[in-house]
Amino acid sequence: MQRDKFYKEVENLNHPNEQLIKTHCSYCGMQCGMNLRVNTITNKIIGVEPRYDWPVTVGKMCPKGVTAYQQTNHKDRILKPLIRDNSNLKGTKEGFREATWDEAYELITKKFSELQENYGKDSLSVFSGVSMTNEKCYLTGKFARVALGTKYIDYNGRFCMSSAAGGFLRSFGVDRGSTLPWTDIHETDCLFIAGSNTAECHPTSMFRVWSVQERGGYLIVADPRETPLARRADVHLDLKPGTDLALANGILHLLIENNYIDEGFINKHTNGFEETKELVKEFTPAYTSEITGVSIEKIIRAADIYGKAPNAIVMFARGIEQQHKGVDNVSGYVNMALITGKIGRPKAGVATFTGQGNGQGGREHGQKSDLLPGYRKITNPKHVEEVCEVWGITPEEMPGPGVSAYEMFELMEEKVIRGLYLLCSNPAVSAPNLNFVRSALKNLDFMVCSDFYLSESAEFADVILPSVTWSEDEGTVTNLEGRIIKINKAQEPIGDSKPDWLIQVELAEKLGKGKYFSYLKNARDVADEFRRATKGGYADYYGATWDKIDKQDGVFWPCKDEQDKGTPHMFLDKKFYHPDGKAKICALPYRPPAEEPCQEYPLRLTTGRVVYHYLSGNQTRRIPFLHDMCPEPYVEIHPKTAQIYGIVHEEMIRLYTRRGECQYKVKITEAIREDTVFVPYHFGHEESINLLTIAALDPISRMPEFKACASQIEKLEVRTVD
Ligand SMILES: Nc1nc2c(c(=O)[nH]1)N[C@H]1C(S)=C(S)[C@@H](COP(=O)(O)OP(=O)(O)OC[C@H]3O[C@@H](n4cnc5c(=O)[nH]c(N)nc54)[C@H](O)[C@@H]3O)O[C@H]1N2
Ligand SMILES: Nc1nc2c(c(=O)[nH]1)N[C@H]1C(S)=C(S)[C@@H](COP(=O)(O)OP(=O)(O)OC[C@H]3O[C@@H](n4cnc5c(=O)[nH]c(N)nc54)[C@H](O)[C@@H]3O)O[C@H]1N2
Ligand code: SF4
Ligand SMILES: [Mo]
Repeated sequence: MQRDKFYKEVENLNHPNEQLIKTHCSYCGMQCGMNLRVNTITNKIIGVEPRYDWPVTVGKMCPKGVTAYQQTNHKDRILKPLIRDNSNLKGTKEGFREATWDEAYELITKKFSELQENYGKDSLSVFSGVSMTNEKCYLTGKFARVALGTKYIDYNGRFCMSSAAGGFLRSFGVDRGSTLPWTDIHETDCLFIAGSNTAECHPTSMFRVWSVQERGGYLIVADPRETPLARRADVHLDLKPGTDLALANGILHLLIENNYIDEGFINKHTNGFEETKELVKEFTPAYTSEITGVSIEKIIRAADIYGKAPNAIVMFARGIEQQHKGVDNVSGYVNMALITGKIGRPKAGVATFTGQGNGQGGREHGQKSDLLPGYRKITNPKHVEEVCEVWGITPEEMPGPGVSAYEMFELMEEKVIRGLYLLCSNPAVSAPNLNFVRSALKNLDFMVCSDFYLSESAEFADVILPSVTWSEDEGTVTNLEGRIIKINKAQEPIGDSKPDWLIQVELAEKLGKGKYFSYLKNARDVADEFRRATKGGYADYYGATWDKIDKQDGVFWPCKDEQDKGTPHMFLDKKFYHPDGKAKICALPYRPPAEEPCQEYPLRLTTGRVVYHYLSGNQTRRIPFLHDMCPEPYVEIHPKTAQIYGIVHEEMIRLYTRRGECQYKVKITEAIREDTVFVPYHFGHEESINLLTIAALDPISRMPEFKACASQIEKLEVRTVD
């Protein structure tokens, strides 16, 4: 309240023609609180201020956040629908002309209808993303199943959160990315963080991490690279990429051997301990060290610190999840909390660093091939009935489960899928094995892309629909804690751009499905239907009204009704979501990465992020400051490895795998293992590292193994001595 007053006063005193709009960042799952500055004469966004009144990030923002506002009125915005009139130029930025919405809708309706008449309902597909609000993610699932009537819908969370989701579902029976609020983190005694480059990817968490150490607590980090987080760690477990499950099993072995376990908790609230105990017997420190490359001393020290800590939080991110055993890795690390009983109370628990702004909410409400709103299963007849009632269709009309994101590209290549509506994702940069994926996109008979900038994927489209940025619409997002928050509108859409929900409502009308959509006149209408559709599901948002979100600084799901304040801490009653109320301790045999180094490809290639860019880079590469700070990709190589290959800092080299090759500038750094190279993936066309990555999918989550494959490097030319 005081802060609000402060802002009002500042606003009135210093900036008579400015209004501050309370909202959150457009990018990562931290969803830092910010105020967008709007000029009340031009009604345009002109800047940003931090929000000290936001309890999760208290005034903090990273370089992406402070420049995010520059997206809205950027010169590269697509202002009108674009129609391709030269199909020979598919795969390039050229060959488009401006069109009206009516023209674009008519063409889409004609082409989509023709494809479905000739090849059946499922010849169409939807590929979406979770930078959208809950309401848009919800409506996209409904649009695919009701307006298009296709079973083929999936989304970019398959490349992001699906292994965390799979692991949590298996261990706890519920998938909420964090069992506790972020405001607990700095009060714990030990953080065990695996596969997260927190300082670059969730920078505004760092003050809480440091605070643990400043209070005398400990930080343990498992990462093949010495990231800024690892540099400050009490123990840095510098493992070989792809060996996390061995490390987790090795630590479990020691926790059991040294009796750090909580037998009471295990007996009352879990299943599977005995099998797991048996399985991890062989993971002695020596054996674990042999597989992971981490020294025996470090493994012992890490287990001791975690075991002794009164409260501890196990945290992880894509480093462990983007593997073809990502789900096992998640359950493996979750096991640590379960056998020690360090879960289901404040300051102790498990959390994944959810990636995208709405990476949590966007996976719960029906964009995934097998899910319906409220985390309902499309294969469960009761769940289907519940959703049909809200949607006004019969269960017979509900399409069945489709396939995962990468598998949709396989079906495009096979011509099973012939049409695509792509929104809020740029898979021509972000999907693995890009030579194949780009060819699959080219192979489509008809593709629609909705974006606000012309992305590398839009280059393959026949029609591009201009959507709005996050600041030109309103709705809710669920942050990495599981807290539902409100994004507010700061400016009217520029040009002819429209929010995705409106595009879907209008398109549904043209497709003859208006009665299921046309009563949705504004974002709030969509929100009301969305909350009803989640009611009774386990990701129940029904009680999370916009008013309550505003009053309470967000609402943690589940939140069932008006009275319910939401659920910041999960499992306080020690009730897990499996039918018997118990959590599952999983016995997980170690499997190596899908592709192990060999003589021809001796180096491990891993990929990830830098602080200045976001995902495929389609947004951040256009922001001058971010571009200047990191204009191009590079390959990180250890000095000893560079010496063997005769390579020097900043030299251009060839990096290749069984799937492709790229040329990168070398960054020599001791902050990486000698047997590993790292490339950030935020760049397009011939600079995309995903030309090299492997599409080995996790059997449960269908997550590709972005984090480990075998590679080789080569000098471009032999330097001559003059
Ligand atoms: N600056 C920035 N921030 C972002 C994003 C962004 O693009 N840029 N994206 C957001 C999104 S969507 C996501 S998903 C998150 C991702 O957040 P993170 O998962 O933290 O980011 P990554 O860089 O993908 O990988 C994390 C770390 O995993 C390590 N790693 C690689 N292989 C292994 C392995 O086998 N085992 C272990 N233990 N570690 C390994 C890498 O060295 C890296 O330091 O970030 C979010 N925040
Ligand atoms: N090698 C490698 N590959 C990876 C990863 C990795 O670590 N290594 N990480 C993976 C992960 S974790 C992720 S999350 C994916 C993400 O990969 P993508 O899904 O490609 O992510 P973005 O770059 O956010 O793409 C979003 C696109 O939609 C647009 N957009 C943003 N908001 C909206 C909106 O509201 N509506 C519409 N219509 N468009 C919008 C943006 O301009 C952008 O072009 O990449 C994955 N790929
Ligand atoms: S940490 Fe994430 S949410 Fe916060 S400002 Fe940076 S990108 Fe935005
Ligand atoms: Mo992600």
